[in-house]
This record gives sequence, structure tokens and C-alpha cells, in this order.
Amino acid sequence: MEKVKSILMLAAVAAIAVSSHANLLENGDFENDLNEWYHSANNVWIDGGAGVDGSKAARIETGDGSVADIRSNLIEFSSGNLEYSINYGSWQGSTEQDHYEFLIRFYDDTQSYMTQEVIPLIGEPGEGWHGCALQAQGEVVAPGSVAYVDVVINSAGWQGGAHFDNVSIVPEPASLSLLGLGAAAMMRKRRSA
Ligand SMILES: [Ca+2]
Repeated sequence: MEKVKSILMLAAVAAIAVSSHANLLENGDFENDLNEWYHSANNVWIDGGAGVDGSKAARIETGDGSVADIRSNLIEFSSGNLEYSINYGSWQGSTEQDHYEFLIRFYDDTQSYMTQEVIPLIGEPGEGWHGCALQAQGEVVAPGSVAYVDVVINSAGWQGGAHFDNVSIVPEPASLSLLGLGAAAMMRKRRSA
């Protein structure tokens, strides 16, 4: 009986760990077009077949030097690390000074802006942009009193075009601490049994 309980507990912990690994962004793969994203009135649209594995990708086109961006909703998020990942490809990656930026922005409980992490999305000269073959990924540490997060893909003065796909921000230590809590609960249970 105790064994069954332990297995059930393990299953519950595993389920929590898996769910907390979920992307905080809705429609980060743009398969639902630009739903859940704010975006500039002009210069932003969806291209079918241009994303990862021939899926849909968001396109920003600023060949005329205009400014454009795509922005997520504000999402509730309390402290910890965020793992980010974004696939992209650009048709004009000839300079390193000018490039798109992926911003992760943090807000306090009054939804006031606190700080941001700027991740440059640099194209590679001669690389094709089809399939969003380039990827930026890493981890950022959120400020302790953070309550909300959003992400922005910004043309940042870039004159050219780019595709973006599979944008994700995933809370990392939350799953670890939940795992720890689950393990502690199991140990307490074992000891009292
Ligand atoms: Ca896609």
C-alpha cells in the first residue's frame, strides 16, 4: 500500500514538473497566426511554410527603415530564472551593428516596468532565412520582486526582413523547487509511516 502511495506521489511530482516546464507564451509558434500577440499596424504578418519544419512564422519587414515590433501579453511570473529560446532567420544579415532584438521585460506588481534583458538576433551573411534555422537561447535571472513578464521582438533600426518562430520563455527553478517539495513531502511521509 505504501509503495502504491509512493508511486502515486512520484507521478504527481512528475506531472507538476512537466507542467511547470511549459512555455509561458501562448501561440509562441505562431500556428494560431498573430493571436495573443500585439504588433505594429504595418510591416508585420504571418508567412506560412517559413517557420521551423515548414510551419508558420511571424514576419517583420522593415526594408524601408521603418520601426516594427511584436509583443506578447503581460504574463504573471514570480521570481526565478527563465529559459528563453527563439528561432529566426533574416534576409539581410550583412552587418553586426544592425539587427533585430529579442527583449525579455520584467514588471512589478503594479505592472510598472523594472528592467529588461536584450538578446541580439544577428543574421549570418549568406545564410538563407527559410526555416528559421538560427536560434538564440539562454537563461535570464528575473529581479526578486518581479510579478509580470513580457517579450518583444523589435526591429531596432534594422533595415531588412526576418522570420521568427518557436518563441518560448520557461520558468526553470520553479520545477526544481517543486520537485524538491515533492521529495520532501515523500520523505516526511516515509518517516511518519
Ligand atoms: Ca511555427
